[in-house]
Amino acid sequence: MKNDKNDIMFDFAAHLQSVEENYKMIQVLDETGKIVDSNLVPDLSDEQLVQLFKDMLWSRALNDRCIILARQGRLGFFGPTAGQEASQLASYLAFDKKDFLLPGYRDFPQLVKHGLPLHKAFLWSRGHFEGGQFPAELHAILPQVIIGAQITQAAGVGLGMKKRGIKQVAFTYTGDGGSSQGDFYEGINFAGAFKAPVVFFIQNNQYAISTHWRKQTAANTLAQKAAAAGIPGVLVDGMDPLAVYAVSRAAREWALAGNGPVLIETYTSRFQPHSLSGDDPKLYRDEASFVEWEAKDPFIRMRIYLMEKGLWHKEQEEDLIKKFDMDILKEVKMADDAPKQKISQFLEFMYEKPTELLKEQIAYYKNKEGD
Ligand SMILES: Cc1ncc(C[n+]2csc(CCOP(=O)(O)OP(=O)(O)O)c2C)c(N)n1
Repeated sequence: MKNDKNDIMFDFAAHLQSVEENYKMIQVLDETGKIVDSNLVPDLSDEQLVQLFKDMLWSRALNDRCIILARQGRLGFFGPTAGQEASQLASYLAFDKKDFLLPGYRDFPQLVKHGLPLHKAFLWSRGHFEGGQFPAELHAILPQVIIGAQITQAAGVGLGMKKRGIKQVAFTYTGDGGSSQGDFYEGINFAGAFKAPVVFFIQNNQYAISTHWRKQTAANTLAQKAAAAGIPGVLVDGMDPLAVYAVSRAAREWALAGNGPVLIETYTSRFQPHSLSGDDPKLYRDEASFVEWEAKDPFIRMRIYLMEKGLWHKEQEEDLIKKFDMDILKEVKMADDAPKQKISQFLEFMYEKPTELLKEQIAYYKNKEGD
């Protein structure tokens, strides 16, 4: 394009292309279980690799059980996680129990790994007030349902840790849709400006309910949104557990060393509906896209990788999944056994110190409920 004033040529197309070259997708383990970048193979012990695979299997078992429970009307909200196991659990593995997790509504696998008793996750889903009461030692907040709100909160938590000299990081997850929200840009900008130790994840499962991510942005990657905040942005194959872990670990170290935040886009796929509240992905995704993405399932490549190392036998899986399911059902029973909630209890847990008006309301409901 020509600038009439001083006749300088500027090649906008080349500029855009040069931006995109900085955000090439990182992959370590390809779809066939072959290492494609030996420089990036993470330093995980055999034990850790097997544990990661087991955690992913547990997460798939939990997903499958939750779908049944939701269809039976025994859960409230449930956001399926099948397809996102590497994105969720290989990233989680890079963090420490004392790091602070700010999850979205689809991030229960990480939250339970971080220390939330599973029955509390079920109670949260059912809207039971006990599901909103997290153990004091759990370094996490409730999952955000307001899209993108956890991004600004993570910036604040990270800055708070930095100001108090706490040598930990905050880490948070949003979706591709979340990265279109104002909160997202405000949060990464603030964290960048104050060099807050935060790792921001965008799990790009390609759809915000029915809207494809390419309809939401002209950017060729979501990772490149980091550039405007002056922070590193990395695009990683979200179906590749080794790549997700390697990048997440490096990001945590970067943040912990005082360099500020990192934005990681894990490019992944949700194999099932957005939620169990009526979404039908067949209305906006063609059959070929399911076939294409199911072939990239993180289990396939990880299983081959472990089997070739002599660390795994396919026969182990069935029994393990059965055991996971039995454990999950015990937690369902604990949620079923929770006392029926009362309105007065909701009010009591609203604020740490109730206002005068709230005290009156609590007394009114306690009287009505016969306490
Ligand atoms: C501020 C706000 N706007 C709209 C909604 C309704 N809503 C719920 S889920 C969703 C899509 C989110 O998609 P994405 O961020 O890609 O996450 P995913 O569900 O795919 O994990 C929307 C728009 C909401 N919860 N919050």
